[in-house]
Amino acid sequence: MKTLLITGFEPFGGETINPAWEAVKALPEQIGGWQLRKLQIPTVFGLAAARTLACAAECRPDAVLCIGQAGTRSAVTPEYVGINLRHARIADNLGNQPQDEPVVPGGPTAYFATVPVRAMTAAIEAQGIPAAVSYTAGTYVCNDLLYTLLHHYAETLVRAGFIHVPFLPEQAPQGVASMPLAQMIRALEAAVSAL
Ligand code: PCA
Repeated sequence: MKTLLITGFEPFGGETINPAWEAVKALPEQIGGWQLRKLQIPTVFGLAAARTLACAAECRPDAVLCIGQAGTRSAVTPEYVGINLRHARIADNLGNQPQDEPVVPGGPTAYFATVPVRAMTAAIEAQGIPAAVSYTAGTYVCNDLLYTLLHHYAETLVRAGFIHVPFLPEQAPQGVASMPLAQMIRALEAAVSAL
């Protein structure tokens, strides 16, 4: 059995739930050849990655897959790239609002995710669930986490990736896309199976 560390964020931006954690929490303990280690992490620059890496130091995962909410999207979107930029439109859960700062001073401009992004996307679509490869994880805490993990695990065999999920129906304002929780859970199961 291989170990997958899978994270979901705490609610942020005035929301009371985060679909990412709701979906991660509901996943089975095992998917295919993967044993899951689930972790809820704070929506805070730096701290999200620190908590994830502290957990990884203890559970020694073969892969780390992080899940976050992207409220404006209508599909499940595996992220292709993390960039070395922090720029926040809203404060994080500790009041940090960095403007045009690097994630890692002096670090490379970007890293590509080391999970099979296209295969994961295809596996989700094969379930009849809307999915698309995303080429930007934004410049907020999700990108901060993805970049930090890819930087940390560069030159190692540990794979790291990120998937953004839409709002849940109960969160979405009128006219904004959403996805039922059951569908998100099936999407994540398909993505993990494709790892
Ligand atoms: N989504 C945010 C941070 C936490 C989350 O779930 C983002 O896309 O950066």
